[in-house]
Amino acid sequence: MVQNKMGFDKEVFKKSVIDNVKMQYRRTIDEATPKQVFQAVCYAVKDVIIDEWIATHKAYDKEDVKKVYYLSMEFLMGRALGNNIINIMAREEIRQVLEELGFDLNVIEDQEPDAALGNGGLGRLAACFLDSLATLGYAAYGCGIRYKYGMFAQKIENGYQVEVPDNWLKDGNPFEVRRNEYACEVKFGGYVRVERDMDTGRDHFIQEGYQSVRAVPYDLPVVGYGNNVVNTLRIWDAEPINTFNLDSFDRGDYQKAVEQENLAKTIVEVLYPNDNHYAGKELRLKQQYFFISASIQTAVRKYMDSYDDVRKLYEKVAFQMNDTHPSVTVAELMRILMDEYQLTWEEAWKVTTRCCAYTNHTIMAEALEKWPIELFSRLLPRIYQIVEEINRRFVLEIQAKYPNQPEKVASMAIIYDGQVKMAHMAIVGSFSVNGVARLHTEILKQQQLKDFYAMMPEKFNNKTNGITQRRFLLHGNPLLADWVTEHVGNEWITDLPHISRLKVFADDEKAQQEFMNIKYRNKLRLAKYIKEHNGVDVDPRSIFDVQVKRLHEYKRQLLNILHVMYLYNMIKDNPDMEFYPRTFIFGAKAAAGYYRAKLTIKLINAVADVINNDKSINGKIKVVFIENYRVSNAELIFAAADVSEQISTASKEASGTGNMKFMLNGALTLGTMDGANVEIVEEVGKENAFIFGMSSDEVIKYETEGGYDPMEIFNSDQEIRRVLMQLINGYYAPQDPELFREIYNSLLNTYSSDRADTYFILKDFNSYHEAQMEVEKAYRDEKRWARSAILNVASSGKFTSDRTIQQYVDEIWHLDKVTVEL
Ligand code: RUG
Repeated sequence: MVQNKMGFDKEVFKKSVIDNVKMQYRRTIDEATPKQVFQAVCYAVKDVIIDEWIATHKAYDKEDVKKVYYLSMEFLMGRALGNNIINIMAREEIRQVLEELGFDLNVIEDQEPDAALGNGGLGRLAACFLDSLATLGYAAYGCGIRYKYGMFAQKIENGYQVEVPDNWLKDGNPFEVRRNEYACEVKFGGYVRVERDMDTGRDHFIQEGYQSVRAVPYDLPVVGYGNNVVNTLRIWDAEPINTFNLDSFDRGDYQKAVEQENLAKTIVEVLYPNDNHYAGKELRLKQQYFFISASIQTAVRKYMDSYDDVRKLYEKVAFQMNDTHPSVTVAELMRILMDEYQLTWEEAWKVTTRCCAYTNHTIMAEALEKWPIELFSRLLPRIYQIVEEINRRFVLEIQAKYPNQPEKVASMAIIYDGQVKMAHMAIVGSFSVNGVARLHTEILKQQQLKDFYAMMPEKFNNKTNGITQRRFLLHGNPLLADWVTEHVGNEWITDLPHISRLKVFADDEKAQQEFMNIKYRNKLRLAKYIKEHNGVDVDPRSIFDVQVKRLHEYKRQLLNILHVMYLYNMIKDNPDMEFYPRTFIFGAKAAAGYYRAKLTIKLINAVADVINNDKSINGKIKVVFIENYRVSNAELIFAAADVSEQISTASKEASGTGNMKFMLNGALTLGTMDGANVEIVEEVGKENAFIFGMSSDEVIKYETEGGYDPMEIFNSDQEIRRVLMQLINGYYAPQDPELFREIYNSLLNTYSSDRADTYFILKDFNSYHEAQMEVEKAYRDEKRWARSAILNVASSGKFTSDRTIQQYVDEIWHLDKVTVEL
């Protein structure tokens, strides 16, 4: 279905694959392993891309366009090959070439490890944004870290998560290009010496006694869809400044040489596997400053290659900070402008606050980054001086605006209580502060950041997240993608709102049957994957009820599994009751140090063990925990889902983006009025989703005023009590009845957490159960279900990241569109 790429020559491509196998592996194509063919195909594709990559950058220079630097600790790219060949519009040709050579393209794509340089939604959002920026033709760089080990691979052993290092670079990365010419130095520690220039009276700040590393960029191509545009994801590696040598030993610098070598080794070693949670580790701050300093230095230098006045940097450059992780940008840019380009404070501040913009992704208190002054100032002495001065001036502003209100200083100062508050620095140093869904932005304005909003309302804006339909429909679900194109044409690939033309088919019985048939075939595909990877047989005719996302208490996988236990009790008590078979599918990684999350994984697997092996229920319920949930298997999972579980405690999920991927693939949302669910329901209509639970206002009211006691529910609801007792009576852990005590306590006992049932699982339980019963009722009516599913696909237009990016461009970055001719 993908259109032909003009000028793509199959024979040239075939020769290139054969030659690459020969050159790389000294083998003929018929001797090559699939892995070797994978590498050879990547090099052949790179050959096609490279001219477009060069042409794109020439066009940017020629047209003198403004660039955005998307600064992010995380880019969860997934696999590149399949995406690249779709975007150069040569998938069908390459499939044929490989077939002629005796290989299956799907098998070849499966050889590629996921580039998992991210934890979850935040990193995947960055990857979707890059896809959209290139497809829309905007000059953009993604800037990040070339972690040696990405997100760990998850193994399930005896029901427990075991983390396995993700050595994704062990066979090399065929698409990357090392750019030695852009290497630069990043300094840590030491002290700052001030030198006064007697002629000008200006102070010079000189960092001495520091350790430093050499930052070396690797560029990855980001291919736009069918438009010859290839942008760059630049990820930084660290190397010792001078390789360890005897010279320094002779000079007595042995210790320092070893330390510098170790610093370089450790700094990019591994991605911190925490999602929505701040770990406070020194190495993490080093990682942040490392990639920010390298990225900002290079961006300013590149600008100065073409222009002579750094005071106008903001006309050509925007820095978007993806959460607070890169927010040291504000101080680093000030440092470069003042210390390297001799701008005054006022001049530098004007430039900085016109270049920097900040996206907030969470209201979770535990995700807020705060660094102890001791650590921050020791590691980044010059940067700390600058932060102190930014803070001093900002506090004066607060006091001028709110005289005699010290509580305003307490709530907004950047340095307070011995800590440097990164979100505050990001807000003060930026011209734009955005949330990621309408509800989230409102909560920021009215609650979390209300003092900032009152003081600088013009900065605040919303940019509801989006996802790329090119990966999550065109690549992930080819059957449905073809069907959509047959019905409404292929404009949706680059203009998703066109998909709304499907609405007229929602009541068409033939279309309904075709749709359900495609869903069935995708369920067969997933069932096969589950059989191969989990050894569990699932019935593709059952309802596929799916919750895949990071494991976090606020996302409430626990509500889902407790409800499965509840249903199982119901079926055991009433073996003849009507019950539509259901397969509950979970996929989730837990941060390595997050005990309760890991115990929840064990609980899901323990419940799965009991239920899946109970012949007496005739397979009415199956529970599957898909090991190692990641971008590549996510594509299969979304395509096969009937029900999309988006059940976070209202107010806690800033947006969610999995919810959008499910919708695009025709799954119906079972969710709370949280994050972007609100906007999804608005688009598709309440009657085509299953909404339950407390509103965010109700949740916030209980949180601030109290008045919720889960024990009342425990005491009054016999069936909920029974489920909770099964956590501590050995029902799911006969060898160790105490195993799930911690989970039980978290729901009922105040002493084990801040407040018992922090995330209102019991409070929302009955409402969730009712919604689940509605799901069953709706599914029994196949026409009704098909209609709703088609309407979900048809209503997903708003949730393309192309729309999100266009709004960032129009309202924040103000970039010009570029066309690239070859
Ligand atoms: O938890 C949020 C998601 O709700 C959101 O969809 C995603 C992208 O905006 O970002 C997630 N997030 C937030 N991940 N980490 C954080 C806080 O650092």
